[in-house]
Amino acid sequence: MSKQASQQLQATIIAAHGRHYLADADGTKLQCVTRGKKTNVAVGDIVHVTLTSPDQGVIDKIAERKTLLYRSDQYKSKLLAANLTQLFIVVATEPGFADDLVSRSLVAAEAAGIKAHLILNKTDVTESLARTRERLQPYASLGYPVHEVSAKGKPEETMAILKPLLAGQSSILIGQSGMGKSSLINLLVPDADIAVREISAALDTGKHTTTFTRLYQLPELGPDSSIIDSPGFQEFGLYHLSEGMLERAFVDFEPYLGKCKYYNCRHLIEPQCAILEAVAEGKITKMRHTLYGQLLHESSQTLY
Ligand SMILES: Nc1nc2c(ncn2[C@@H]2O[C@H](COP(=O)(O)OP(=O)(O)OP(=O)(O)O)[C@@H](O)[C@H]2O)c(=O)[nH]1
Ligand SMILES: [Mg+2]
Ligand SMILES: [Zn+2]
Repeated sequence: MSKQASQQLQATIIAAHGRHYLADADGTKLQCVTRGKKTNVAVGDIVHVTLTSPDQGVIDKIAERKTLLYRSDQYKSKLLAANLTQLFIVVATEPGFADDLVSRSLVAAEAAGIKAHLILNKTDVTESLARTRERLQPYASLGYPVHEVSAKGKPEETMAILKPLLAGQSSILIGQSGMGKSSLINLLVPDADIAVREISAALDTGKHTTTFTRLYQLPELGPDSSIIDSPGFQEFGLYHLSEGMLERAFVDFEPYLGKCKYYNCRHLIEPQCAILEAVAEGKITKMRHTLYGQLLHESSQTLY
């Protein structure tokens, strides 16, 4: 190989912090930046990097993405991860979780074409277990699998449940702060703590908590197995979803789509709307329809 050619590498983005990225090229960690002010790179992206030193480079090209998960507010969107095949929303018995965030995460997953699961962690906290199970029932009824684990109380059982689900998949753990995402990652990736400290040093965040999104390969689960840890969020804006994308992202709407009187029905106040009829009959819950209305409103508010 010529010297020129050896300076071009294909790598996977494994961490992102502002405009600074960490990429993995066959085990070699590269600190990377983008050209100009671009911040359109996501963890999980396959990129072409031009080396500027043995462990530094510039991202020249992002390979075509299979999927892209993102959030957005009125002003801009924020890429969460690329090339995911599935997403796990982590909730816990304690602290309590917000239904709004779970529901929005599910809509984001559907819109991105990513399979969604829920993980109920901290089942060792028995006082709030029954109530939390009850609160998750509506999601299970929609067809989303709910997996009960306890990273602290039953680490072995937790691994036995999660490992088969993760084999051969590109997964991400998302959820509110304190639900136990990093605790679950630490079970699956024994040296995750060390890796986080390395990255904190490399990206200069100076912190040891989850402040950036980080991808870990899971080679023992087979090739193409990886899992992403992400910082807890308190908001999940979906301003980027169009009306058409929204109605299709609600799995419970599916049997009724195309059955409204008006082909351009927005399912809000229109007469002979199949969705509104399903809500009235209790086939679609009010909570879901209310969220749909909110998201529709958000999608009309974007300024970009
Ligand atoms: N009782 C109990 N506590 C747990 C369990 N799993 C995690 N915790 C605790 O919950 C707290 C939060 O865990 P983390 O893994 O840091 O949560 P996280 O979701 O990564 O939080 P962020 O990084 O802030 O988003 C820690 O004090 C953990 O020790 C569990 O199964 N049972
Ligand atoms: Mg964390
Ligand atoms: Zn309708």
